[in-house]
Amino acid sequence: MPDPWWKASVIYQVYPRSFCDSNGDGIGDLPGILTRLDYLKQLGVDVIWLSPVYKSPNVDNGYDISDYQQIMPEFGTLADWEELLREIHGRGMKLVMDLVVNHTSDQHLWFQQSRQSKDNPYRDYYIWRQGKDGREPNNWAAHFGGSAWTRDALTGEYYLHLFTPQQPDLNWENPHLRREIYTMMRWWLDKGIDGFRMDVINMLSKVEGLPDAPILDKRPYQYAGTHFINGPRLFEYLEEMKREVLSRYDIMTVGETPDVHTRDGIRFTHPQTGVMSMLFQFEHMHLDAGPDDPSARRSIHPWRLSDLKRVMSRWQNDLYEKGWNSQYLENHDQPRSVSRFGDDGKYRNESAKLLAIFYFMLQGTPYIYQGQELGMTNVKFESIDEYRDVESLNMYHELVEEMGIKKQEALNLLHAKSRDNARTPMQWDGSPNAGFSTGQPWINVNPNYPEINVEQALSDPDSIYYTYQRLIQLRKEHPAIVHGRYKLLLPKHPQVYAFWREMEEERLLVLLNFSHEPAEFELPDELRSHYLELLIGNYPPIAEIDSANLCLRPYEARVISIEG
Ligand code: TEU
Ligand code: CA
Repeated sequence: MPDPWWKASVIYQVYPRSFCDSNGDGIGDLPGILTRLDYLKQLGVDVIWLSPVYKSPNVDNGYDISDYQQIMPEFGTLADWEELLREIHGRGMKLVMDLVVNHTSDQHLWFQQSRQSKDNPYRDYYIWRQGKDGREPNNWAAHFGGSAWTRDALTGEYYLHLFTPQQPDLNWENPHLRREIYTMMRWWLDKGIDGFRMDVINMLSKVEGLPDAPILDKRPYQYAGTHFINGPRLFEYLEEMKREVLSRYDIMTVGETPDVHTRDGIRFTHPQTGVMSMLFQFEHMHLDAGPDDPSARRSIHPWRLSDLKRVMSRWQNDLYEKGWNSQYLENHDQPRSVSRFGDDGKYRNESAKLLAIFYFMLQGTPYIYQGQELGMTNVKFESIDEYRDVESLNMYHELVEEMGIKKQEALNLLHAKSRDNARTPMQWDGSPNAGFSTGQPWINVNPNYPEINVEQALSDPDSIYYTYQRLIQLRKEHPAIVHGRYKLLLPKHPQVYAFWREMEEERLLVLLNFSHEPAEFELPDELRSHYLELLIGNYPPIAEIDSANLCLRPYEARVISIEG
């Protein structure tokens, strides 16, 4: 069987609201994306993943869909979308759309019908329960604060929403609902899209009876992930989705699957029996968070390189020839990786390149989040009034108003972890609003845009952008990067993350100094007796490797090819 196309692909995530505004209303849109396709083609990406562009009241910026088959008016029209797809395909790239089917918006026709009466034909498209002793049916917390239940006055019953009250969960136990979703999926696939990113796809099945979650602390509502993550009928639903829809098209799917282990990764992505091409696991996104922080955005803990080595090595080794990884460090839900795992000050250039080399050299399909190729950083908004994300606003309110945390302390948490860090406008050039819009952007631009922007990056041969462009080329030139076996070196070294990628006679050695100090280590024997070629690095190359020890400069990265 030939390898599926998506193993060797590089995928670029566009968050439409913040990518490029074509009509000066301060909101990114589809015609704006159209004007930037040549930029993406020049970078060398193969696939564009478009975050939701469907009709939505934007309580959660498009992840609350009120009509799956209409385009959000502020983003443009279906004709604009059709033109975008044509132009993407015309450039030899592919388009993956965001599939958000764990929940809809409360403005969706289905929910507006469902809430009318207990015997409405759409009642069971959602999850309604009687209250208990005048309270919610159970103690589940919602991801963005408060209870996961809201009482609806029309019938006096509660409906489940794992996210905001405006995002009621769909009832996947209902076969009519499932069939409607499959029809909608085929409608988009028949338009020629090349796959789906599947939002919280492992939350579709909730445990029978919806029992209370274990009480972990004194908060009134408890995170109930054990009761809705990888639930009892999940695999049945996904196998049905594969049978009814996915298996009938030459497409890719990537499941967003919080709280999964590698055994789930194998089950979900196995080449024969799997139900998706690949998945987003979250273990590395939790290395800098406390234990009871499901989103990893409510706490700040120093992360350890030993943990990163342990987690990434397990995903590399366990899925080798049994499944397929995605590789990512950022997306619209995560802070900027150079601020989080690198150094967004003195060593921004070197550490952003090190991070790029790190995850591009792992086995798995790499994802670049818009602006990551520039080394865009977190933003330190000075007031909560500049924040836009419902999660940020709810969290700040809960911390300050309900828990009495100091405002600056709550802001510091948002500076480090908020999703707004990823949602400030794409920085195109040094003109007002970074060239994103001629109007007032819906969210302020990061003040460092005069220094960090596409125009500057393209004009600077030493920019982070060209490291990404070169890495994308290397993946096409060296099969060992896509298919080679991973092997960790120096497991105990406190600064250096080193690993092999080997396939037949090609052996690549990746050396990464994840620290702001020089790092010295003893070279593996074979490095002294073979011809070595530096494939890519982030410092001016120095003399041949001749001593027994090698010293890497702060945040220095090297990929060395060992011939023969
Ligand atoms: O993200 C789910 C989400 O909130 C993740 O942060 C995850 O639940 C958490 O990190 C657990 O590790 C998806 C979308 O990407 C996000 O933008 C939406 O807000 C959310 O689902 C609801 O659709
Ligand atoms: Ca616009």
